[in-house]
Amino acid sequence: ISHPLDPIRLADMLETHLRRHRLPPARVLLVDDDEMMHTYHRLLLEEVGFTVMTLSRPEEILEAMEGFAPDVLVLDVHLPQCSGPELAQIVRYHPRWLQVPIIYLSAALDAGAQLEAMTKAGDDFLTKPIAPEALVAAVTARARRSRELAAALSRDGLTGLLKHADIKARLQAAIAQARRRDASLCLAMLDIDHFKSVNDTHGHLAGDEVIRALANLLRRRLRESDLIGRYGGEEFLLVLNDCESAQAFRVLDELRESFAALTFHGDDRDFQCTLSAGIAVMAPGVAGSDALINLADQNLYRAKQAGRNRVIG
Ligand code: GH3
Ligand code: MG
Ligand code: MG
Ligand code: MG
Repeated sequence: ISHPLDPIRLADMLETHLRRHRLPPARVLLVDDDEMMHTYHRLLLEEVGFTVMTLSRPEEILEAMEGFAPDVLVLDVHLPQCSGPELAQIVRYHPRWLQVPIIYLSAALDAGAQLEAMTKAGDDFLTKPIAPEALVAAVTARARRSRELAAALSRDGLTGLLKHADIKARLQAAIAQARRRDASLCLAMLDIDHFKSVNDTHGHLAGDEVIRALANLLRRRLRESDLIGRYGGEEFLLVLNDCESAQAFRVLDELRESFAALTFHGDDRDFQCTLSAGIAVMAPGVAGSDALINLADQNLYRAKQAGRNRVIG
C-alpha cells in the first residue's frame, strides 16, 4: 500500500504517547461485510501501528468487543442482517463500552442516512472511498481520546490512584502474568488507623489530606511495576510484582514507619496517623485474586486486633 507520510507521522505521535504511558498499541475493530474493503483498511491501519481485528458478520460483534476490547470501533452502515447504526446501538447499550468511539465508514452519501446514523450512536461519519490519511487521522484522534478517557475513568479523583474495580482487574492480570512467568507476587491491604476519629477531631478536609499524603507516599516508595489502588475510603490495595514475602514485609514496614512520621495540620492542632497492613503471598494454595484479597484482609484484621500500627502476613 502506498500512501503519503502524513498518516505515519500522526500514528507515530500516538505511538509515542502510548509508549510514554506504557500502554499497548491502540486496538481497532473493523466491521464491514465487504472483505476486500476491510482487508485494505486493516492493512493500512496495521502499517501505521494499530492492532486491528476485522469482522464481516455483525452478529459476532458482542463476542468481539468482549474478547478484543477495542479502543475504537469502525462500522460499515450497510450490513447483512442488521445495519451499522443498529449495531452501534447494541454496543452503546453496554455501559462498559460507553467510552469506545464509533466511526461509521460507509459509501452511503445520502445526507439523511448519515444524519440518522449519527443520531443513533455514532461519533464520526466517514465516506468510502476514503483517503488513507483521512482514515488514519480519524482513527488516531479517536483512539487517543478513548485511551485518555479510559485512563481518567479508572483513576480515583482524590488520589489519582486506580479505583476499586480497576485495581481488581489489574490484580487478576498481574496474577495470570506472574503464573506464566513463574514469578512471585505479593498483595498488601492497608487501612489507616482510627480514621473516623481523625475526621471527627480534625475535620474531613484534614482527613482528605491524610489520604492524599498516604497515596503520595505509596507512589514515591513503590516501584513502577507495582500497582496501587484506592480500594475503599481509607483502604489501599498494593500489588507488588516480582516480590518475595520477606521483601514485601520490609517494604510495608518502611511505609508504615514513614507514614507514622508524617505530621498533619488539623483545624486547631497538628496531629499524626498510623496505618495497619495485611500481606498475602501468592502460593499454590492461594492463587486466585479473591483468595489473595481475603487473606490480606484477614491479616489486616489481625493487625488491627493486635493493636494497630503494624504489618502482619
Ligand atoms: P480502624 O482503625 O479500625 O480502621 O478504624 P477507622 O475509624 O479507621 O475505621 P472505619 O472504617 O470505622 O472508618 C473509616 C472512616 O473513613 C469512615 C469514613 O467517614 C472515612 N472516610 C472514607 N472515605 C473518606 C474520604 O474520602 N475522606 C475522608 N475525610 N474520610 C473518609
Ligand atoms: Mg456493506
Ligand atoms: Mg477501613
Ligand atoms: Mg481504618
